Amino acid sequence: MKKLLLPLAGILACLVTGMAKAQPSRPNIVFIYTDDVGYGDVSCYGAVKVSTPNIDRLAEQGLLFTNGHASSATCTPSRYSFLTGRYAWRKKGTGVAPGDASLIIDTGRATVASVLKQAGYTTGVVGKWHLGLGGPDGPDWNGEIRPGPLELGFDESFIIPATLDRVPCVYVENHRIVRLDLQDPITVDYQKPVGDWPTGREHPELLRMQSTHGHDNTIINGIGRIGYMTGGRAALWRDQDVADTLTARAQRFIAMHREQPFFLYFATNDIHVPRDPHERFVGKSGMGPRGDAILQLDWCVGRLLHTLDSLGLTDKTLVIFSSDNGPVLDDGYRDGAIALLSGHRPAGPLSGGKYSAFEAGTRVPFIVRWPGKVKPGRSAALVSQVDLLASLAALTGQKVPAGDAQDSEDISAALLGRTDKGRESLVEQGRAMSLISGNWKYIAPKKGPKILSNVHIASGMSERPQLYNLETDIAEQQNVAAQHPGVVKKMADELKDIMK
Ligand code: NG6
Ligand code: CA
Repeated sequence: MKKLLLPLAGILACLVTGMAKAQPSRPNIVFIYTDDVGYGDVSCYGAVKVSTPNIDRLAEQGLLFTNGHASSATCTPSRYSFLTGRYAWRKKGTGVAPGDASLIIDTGRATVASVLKQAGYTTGVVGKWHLGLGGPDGPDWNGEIRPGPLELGFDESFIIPATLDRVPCVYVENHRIVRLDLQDPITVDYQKPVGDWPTGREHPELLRMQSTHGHDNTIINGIGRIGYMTGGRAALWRDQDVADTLTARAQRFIAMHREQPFFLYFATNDIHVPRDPHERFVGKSGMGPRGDAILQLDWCVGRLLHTLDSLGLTDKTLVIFSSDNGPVLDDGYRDGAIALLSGHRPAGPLSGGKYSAFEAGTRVPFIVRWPGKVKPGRSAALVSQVDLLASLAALTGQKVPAGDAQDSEDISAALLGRTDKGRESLVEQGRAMSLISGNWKYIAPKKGPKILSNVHIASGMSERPQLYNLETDIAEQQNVAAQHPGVVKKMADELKDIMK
């Protein structure tokens, strides 16, 4: 009798809690944030010339969003928005950050990490940072580099300070450069040459990868960078090993914290320039370094999924996969990305790309997997990375501190596939500002070139207002502003109102 009663009591208890408000849960959370990966760059989003089985596995076991967005068409503002739940254009100085920028997030501000830490999570960031480091004078490279991730709610950090194409080419772990020999201190300057290391401008014959635009300052590992540096020889990374190093760090973080809920922000270097993947991927895609970098990225994702599987964490872990902005082929290095494209469409059916106001700038792959909790499938809900703060706060039963994360909406129901309804509207930051509302996309008038000539990308800028029906014209080919002056006026007013 007792044996029967016990399960019955359990069932009753479940029913009672089920009737009460949804209980907060505390799955592990892994956010895989890729760099410059386009809407059409992975096979689960329709790529056929390149295959990404591990990312596809996430999509098969999870929910694939067809209308998922980064906040901006470049890295720094997208990352700012994701971490703070606030549109980056609200703050000056949140454009693409130089490698010696000061930390651009105010340390008093709530971040995804601080909110999850408050929920009892161990929080870690591994990978590309690109949000500045240090106080008003910038980072103290040879000393304590703070404030940075640890002052924003992360318990642990292992980062590339800016991007692979910006100096210094070293890792920063917590407050210090990894393997820095103080007998060989680092000097970094973004205005003038420092030391006597060769530059790409003066010594192009030393380059392994020629520059098409920019990237002609200090040469590190045969690649011209943005910015000048000297010193820190023992700390320099080897570009071909960066993905392996970051992945190993991410795996170690997961393994070390497997007993408690953890949040891992894994920001890959792929597929940003310079694309210089490990030798084992070279030539494997048939599309040159850009395609090979996609294969390397997929491998990184596979390693993380394998780690979760082998530690028995898969069902207890919410994995979110996305990209910080849309695709670009020539982003400053001659690496064959255009010549070897072989019909691959990095943006899928969308127009524009990185930097652009057209959809390819900010509409990116966006996948959520949580086995047993999120029903696999596809969702057309409008979702943005800016919403992760409020949504993860809601999921874990946390309040967003008053005054913080003002643009972040709790769309956890959409992210978990319980509804098809996401945001009503969303601001997109490309070369011009846009607003999506339902099926309409409005691009505010902005003077400037139609084509960004260096990168060969349609900017989306026009001196006239633009209105597109995304349901019938996802490629933004027919500007229907003249036929719908009322919609244009309403959306222009709404955009102005949000941006006030
Ligand atoms: C641009 C760089 C580009 C890339 C980008 C930032 C030049 C000519 N171009 O200024 O190569 O680094 O900044 O990319 O220097 S992002 O994904 O980090 O936003
Ligand atoms: Ca990027």
